[in-house]
Amino acid sequence: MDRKAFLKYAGASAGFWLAPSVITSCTNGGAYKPDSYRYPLQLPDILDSDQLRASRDNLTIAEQYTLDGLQFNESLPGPTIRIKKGERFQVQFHNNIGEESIIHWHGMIVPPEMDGHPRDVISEGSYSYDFKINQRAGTYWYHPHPHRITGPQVYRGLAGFFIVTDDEEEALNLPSGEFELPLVIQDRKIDSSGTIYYDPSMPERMMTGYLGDHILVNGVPSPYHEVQPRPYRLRLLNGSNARIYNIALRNGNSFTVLGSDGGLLPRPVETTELLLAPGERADILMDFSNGFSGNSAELISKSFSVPSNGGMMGNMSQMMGQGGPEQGSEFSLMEFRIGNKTGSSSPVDLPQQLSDISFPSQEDALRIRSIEVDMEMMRGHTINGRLFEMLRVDEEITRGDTEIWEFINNSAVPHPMHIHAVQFKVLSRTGNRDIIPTETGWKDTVLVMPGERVRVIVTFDAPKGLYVFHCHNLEHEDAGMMANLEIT
Ligand SMILES: [Cu+2]
Repeated sequence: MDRKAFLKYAGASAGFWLAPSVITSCTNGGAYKPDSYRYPLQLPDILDSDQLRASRDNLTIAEQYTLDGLQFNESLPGPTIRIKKGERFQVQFHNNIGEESIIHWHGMIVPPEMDGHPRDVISEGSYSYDFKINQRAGTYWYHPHPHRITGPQVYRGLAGFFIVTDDEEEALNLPSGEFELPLVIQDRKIDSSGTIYYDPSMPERMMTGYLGDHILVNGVPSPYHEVQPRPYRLRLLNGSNARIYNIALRNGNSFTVLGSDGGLLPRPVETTELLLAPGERADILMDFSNGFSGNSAELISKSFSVPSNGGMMGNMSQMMGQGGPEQGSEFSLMEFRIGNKTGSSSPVDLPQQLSDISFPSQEDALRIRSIEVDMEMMRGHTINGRLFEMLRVDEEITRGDTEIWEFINNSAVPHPMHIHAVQFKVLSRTGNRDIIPTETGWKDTVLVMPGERVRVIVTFDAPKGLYVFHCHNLEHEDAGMMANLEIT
């Protein structure tokens, strides 16, 4: 029996209860490495209208792959929104994809009716967004948020950058223009006929999420980009459904982390690798001026291990549900081809302090809220034992309160937990992993590995109303790993 047939069989009849002897017959694929970086990187256009039209289009990607795609304004990824703090954002979302959808502005703090709560879906026609940009500069993003079908809609192409600028950040004179590159990293499955397809098996839905075997950066398979020997600002977004990347350079060079989900860090942090889970962003400074041989800098996802939790279930989750390489496998992402010096290379003089931030302190917290995430047999991915219900209020919070939320992962798979309407600060994590560089700044999504307890501190200042929090593994979210929070 080949693996695909085996997985279909497993999903249809046996659920997850399979004899270990059967499971160990699955072998893991090796590290994914493209033959070469053949296609130039594309950069999405800046949105220059007040219309976002979602449509269904048959796409050909890199002249060889086909996709039954969904696009904003016939662009893959969608156009980049670029706006300054204090400005008003107005856009009309038109839904022409033939199924329910609604847009969520990930990381943005907006009124509940502007947030893209799944109850606000439209199946046709349009939805008006109108809100003031009232938060820090940062790399945010937008994507659909309909209940149960967010995974396929994002996978098929509906996602774009939402970049906010402000005076504090502009004063730093970070690389800009052609030296500032927004890069959305996504993995995809491609069949032997070249079709990019979305067809999660039962184990993929119930365990790992949908893990692809090919990498797209800004919609281009394993691209290359020609750069000058100087520092660049890379705005990385993990727009994958389920795959976590461990961002690194092939030659082991270090790079500097400048920002996170909610904008600049207090101080720059140098590192050689950086975990980036679905939904998370990292603003990094990469210097191509020295240390690279052959004028090539290869961006990779370095292999990493997922802590096992719960013995056989942990092992099963790693081995089942894969069509692509397992979570933690090494991947090649893209190549930077370093040209000769053209004109003056401008060094970036980073200050000791990037941003003046005061995080809430633990003494300010009025309570600790436990958010237990688990996978229950025959039920699915739960939050505090429950699956998502559209209007049930799961957590009620008084506006202005500061709380500690403790995410407890009792399951065997990683969960990147995202809270709408806030930015929070990670306080602590149990287990073998410490706080990582991006977690020294504001976050809206935090990776909780199997067995970990992660504490975050958060002040609920957003307008009163109903918002969601959920796992950003989109197969988990679609399976019900989402809950409502109401600010009252
Ligand atoms: Cu999850």
